[in-house]
Amino acid sequence: MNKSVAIIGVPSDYGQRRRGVDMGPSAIRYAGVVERLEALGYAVKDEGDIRVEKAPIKKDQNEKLLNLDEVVEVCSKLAQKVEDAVNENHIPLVLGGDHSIAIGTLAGLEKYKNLGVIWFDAHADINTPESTPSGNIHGMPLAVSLGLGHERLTSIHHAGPKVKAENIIIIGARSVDEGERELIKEKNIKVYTMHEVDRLGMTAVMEDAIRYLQERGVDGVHLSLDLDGLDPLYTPGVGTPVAGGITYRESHLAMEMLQEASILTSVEFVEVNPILDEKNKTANVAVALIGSLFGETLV
Ligand code: B3U
Ligand code: MN
Ligand code: MN
Repeated sequence: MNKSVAIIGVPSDYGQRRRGVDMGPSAIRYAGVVERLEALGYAVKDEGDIRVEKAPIKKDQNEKLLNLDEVVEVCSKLAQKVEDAVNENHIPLVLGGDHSIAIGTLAGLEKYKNLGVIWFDAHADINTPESTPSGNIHGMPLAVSLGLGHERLTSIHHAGPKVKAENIIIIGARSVDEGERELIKEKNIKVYTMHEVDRLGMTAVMEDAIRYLQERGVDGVHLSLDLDGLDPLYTPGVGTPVAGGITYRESHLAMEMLQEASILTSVEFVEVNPILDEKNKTANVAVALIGSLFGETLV
C-alpha cells in the first residue's frame, strides 16, 4: 500500500433525515485517526473538512430525492478533492458524513478505468428515485454510480457510469428493498449477505471477494465502509442500525485480509453519528478498523 494518506472530512447529513452524522469527521478525528496512521509509518495529510453549507432543511422537497441540491453540491466538491488527492499520489481516506457522499468519492476516482468497489453495509444502497422507500439519497449511491437515477446525480464531475456492475461486491447486507433486489439480480451484482457470512465465514468471503476482483483485472479498489454493516452492539452510533450484523472480530479480520491482499487504492468510512453514539464508541471502532486496514498487527 502507498504510504501517503490524504484525509478528507465530509460533514454532510443531507442524504438522510437524522441530524448529527455531519459530526462524524470530528468524532473520527477525536478518536485518533491521524495518530493511528502516523504510528504505522504513514505520511498523513489532513485536508480538513470540505465546506458544507449548514442551511436549514428546505420545505417543499422532492420527496423522492431529499436535499438534492445540497447533495449535488457536496458531492461535486468532494469529487474534485478526491481526484486531486489521487493525482498527488495519496490514498484518499474520506470520512463521512452519510453514505450519499460516496457518489462524490466514486466520481473523483475516474483515473481508475476498471475500479473495483467493496461495499460493507447492512443495506445495498442501490435504490433509484423510483424504488426508494424513503427518498433518502444515502440509499442510492451505488445506483447513481452505475448511471441510474437523477441526471444531476449521475452527471456529477463527469457524465456516465463511474463503476461497472460486475466490479461491485456488497458485504454484510441484511436489509434490502424489493426494487434493490430486482436491480441486483438484473445486473448480476455480487452480494455476500449475512447468510453467506454466517455460512462460509468471513475468511472464505474475503478470499472469494479478493479473488473475484483480481480475476476481473481491476486497476484499483475502493472500500466504502458503512459502520451500520457491523452489528449495532459494536457500532450503535448510526442512523439506521440493523440487528444481526458483522461482529467486531469479523470486521477486523476483513480489514486485515484487505491489507494483506494489498489491493486498496482508496477508502471511505461513513455514517458515524456521534449524537446517537455511546461515548464515541462507533468512531473508536472506525479508527480501530482503519488501523487494521492500514497494517496494524497484534504482535
Ligand atoms: N434502503 C432504505 C434504508 C437505508 C438505506 N441506507 C440506509 N438506510 N442507511 C432506503 O431508505 O433506501
Ligand atoms: Mn450505506
Ligand atoms: Mn447502511
